[in-house]
Amino acid sequence: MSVLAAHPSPIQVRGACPHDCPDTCALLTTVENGIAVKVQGNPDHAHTGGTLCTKVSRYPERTYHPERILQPLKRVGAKGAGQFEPVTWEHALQDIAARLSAIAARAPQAILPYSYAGTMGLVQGDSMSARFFHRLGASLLERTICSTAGGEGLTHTLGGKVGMGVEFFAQAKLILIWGSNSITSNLHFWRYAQEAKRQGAKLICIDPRRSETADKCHQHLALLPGTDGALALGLMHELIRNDWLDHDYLDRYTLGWDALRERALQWPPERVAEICGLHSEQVRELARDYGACAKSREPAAIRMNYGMQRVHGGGNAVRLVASLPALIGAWRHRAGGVLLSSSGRFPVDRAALQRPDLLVGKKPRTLNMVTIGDDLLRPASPQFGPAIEALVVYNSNPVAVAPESAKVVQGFAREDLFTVVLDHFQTDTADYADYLLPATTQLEHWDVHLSYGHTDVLLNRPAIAPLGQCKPNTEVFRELARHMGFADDCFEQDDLALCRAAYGQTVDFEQLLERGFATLELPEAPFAQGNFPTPSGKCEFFSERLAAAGQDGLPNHVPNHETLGSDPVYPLAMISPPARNFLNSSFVNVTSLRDSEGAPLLEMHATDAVARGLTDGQIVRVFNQRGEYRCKLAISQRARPSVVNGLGVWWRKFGLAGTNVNEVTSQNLTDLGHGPTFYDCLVDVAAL
Ligand SMILES: Nc1nc2c(c(=O)[nH]1)N[C@H]1C(S)=C(S)[C@@H](COP(=O)(O)OP(=O)(O)OC[C@H]3O[C@@H](n4cnc5c(=O)[nH]c(N)nc54)[C@H](O)[C@@H]3O)O[C@H]1N2
Ligand SMILES: Nc1nc2c(c(=O)[nH]1)N[C@H]1C(S)=C(S)[C@@H](COP(=O)(O)OP(=O)(O)OC[C@H]3O[C@@H](n4cnc5c(=O)[nH]c(N)nc54)[C@H](O)[C@@H]3O)O[C@H]1N2
Ligand SMILES: [Mo]
Repeated sequence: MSVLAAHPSPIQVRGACPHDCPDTCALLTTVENGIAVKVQGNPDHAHTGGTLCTKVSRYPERTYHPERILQPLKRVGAKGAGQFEPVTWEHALQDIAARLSAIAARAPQAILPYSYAGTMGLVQGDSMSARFFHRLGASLLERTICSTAGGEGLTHTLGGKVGMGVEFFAQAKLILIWGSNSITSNLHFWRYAQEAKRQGAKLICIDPRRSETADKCHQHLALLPGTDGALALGLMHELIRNDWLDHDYLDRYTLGWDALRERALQWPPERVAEICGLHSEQVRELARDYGACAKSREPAAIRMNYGMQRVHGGGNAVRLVASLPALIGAWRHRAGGVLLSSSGRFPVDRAALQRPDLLVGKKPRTLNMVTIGDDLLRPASPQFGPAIEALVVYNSNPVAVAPESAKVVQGFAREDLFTVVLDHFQTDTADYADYLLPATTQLEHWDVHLSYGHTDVLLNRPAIAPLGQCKPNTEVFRELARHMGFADDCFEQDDLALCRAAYGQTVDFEQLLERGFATLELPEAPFAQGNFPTPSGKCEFFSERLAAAGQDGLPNHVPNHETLGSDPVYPLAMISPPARNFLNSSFVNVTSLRDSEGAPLLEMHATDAVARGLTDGQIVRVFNQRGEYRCKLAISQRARPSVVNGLGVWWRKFGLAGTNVNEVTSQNLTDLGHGPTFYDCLVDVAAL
């Protein structure tokens, strides 16, 4: 690996941004004397277009941060106090292996790996780690914290996480940006939307919050959180009443139209407006715009994002919105249709990476990462199985990001819980570790990537040598396997071999090594003639699979668990979308970015503030039956009446009074996919 040698003159190394974001940018890292001095977007990669977001252009600041964990640490203070002493890798690995072996001898399922998308890399994400936990017979983790409601919704409608090619949004005549703050969380899509706008397209944003993106669209529909399903049904109602439909497309390429038609006819704009907190004329106007594309055969495109599915009915809402293009035949055009995620297009060989065959003969339970708070507090029982005795956390910061923090914290604070955390920093979760192990960043390891916002495979080469004693996640699990006496060959495979295995023969790896990215060959208008990857090959308004599972086969509006107006004690609906300069809880500790955000903010409409005697800039408490957190009030047009926006996700220790927004969110799950309902949450707000 000659790139790692200290070159006297600057070199540029091709890589990929590892963060959980639809854009998956191609990076160019400038290295001088073995130091990464600059990270920029690779201009050769069309979707990146040479530009990065503010956060990732600060990647060197994050990598060389004075608080990077550079050696293994062992707890010395009380649980959660965050006091550690340095130990050698050998000491840490031996002790961890001994502790895990002792538990595994009695009850392997008492061990739980907990990980998410701190890195989206297929290798450092979950390859060696999955092999390790499969071999051990540990509990399986249902990775639900973000997108499973929408993912299931797409799967039961379009057949998978598939949709329009993102580049074709530039040619659309109408773009609905639905539950997405693209400027914040999908910047490179926004470039295509801007191009369309310059060519005369109309942009409409559907979001309870007047986001930065809503500011730049022609129209903004500030519906109440969790009412998107009703809005989609109202839109269908108007398309049907006015016959703005593509009957030929409906006849040939859809399943269940008669039943959906009948259901949609029960949703006149007045009923919809009442539920959504909109005017009926707004519903009609949206339908006129969408219907106009049916008549003129001009392309109408929808960019959904996961913001709209973090509510009880998120899965059904995604099913309804994903159904819309088929009504008007939008799929006939490459610039028409819908995109929520493109990740289903990638032919990843997960079995080769994760080796589920190592599970043969074992039947471990599956625990949902959303309910980690409750699960850590559950005693052994016949239904639950053994209590959780050990947690191994990597690529995630659950103490900050999981809902109902009071319970999560109480669980992590258990004296009898053995916790290992692999991370770059001493996060809120790391504070509770018995061992904190130093992980490499994307500049220091190999990886290979898919994307959920475009369809290019990316490769990441290490640009610099690991800092201090940091190790890639893969290497930690390789060495743990060795210390546990796991003799299987699969624990010997190195990272470059894992990168090769991820796509097998489906991607030309030599070309990937050379160029850094490779574009999948896909049809430009994938569903122009049906060909949906569903069981019927059609767009499934009606899903046999859901019906067989005892669910409504047809999508419907499913109200929130915590519907506005249902509880006089908590009269405000709270959503907690991302703050622009953070990525979930990553980057909160990068000083320049935290300074840009200032303090944890709660945006509130003036009428709600006046009613409570609150003033702009004052510190408030946001509370409900689950807990309370502190933040700074911003009286703002970004909030609609009755809905407050608590921007996330701060590290608790950088927040006010050691709290963050997840003190008040619930562990309730979505209708499909067992996902979280972060944006389905009633609260009230008061002065301190
Ligand atoms: N800068 C930045 N970029 C990010 C992230 C980040 O934290 N920061 N997060 C990354 C991650 S993990 C993901 S999953 C992706 C997508 O990230 P998401 O978290 O889905 O973020 P957005 O696409 O911004 O969508 C959130 C938008 O949905 C709106 N919203 C909330 N509730 C509703 C609702 O009920 N209906 C509708 N229509 N809208 C609603 C919010 O007000 C917000 O503007 O982005 C990634 N990119
Ligand atoms: N209230 C509220 N809560 C939310 C959300 C919200 O909108 N509102 N968003 C939710 C969503 S969409 C998501 S996806 C989750 C995200 O939750 P997480 O997946 O936990 O994401 P992060 O908070 O970014 O934490 C990722 C951690 O992984 C570490 N990491 C990065 N790369 C590596 C590596 O190579 N090795 C190791 N060992 N560690 C690494 C980072 O340093 C960081 O501490 O949060 C959810 N929580
Ligand atoms: Mo996410």
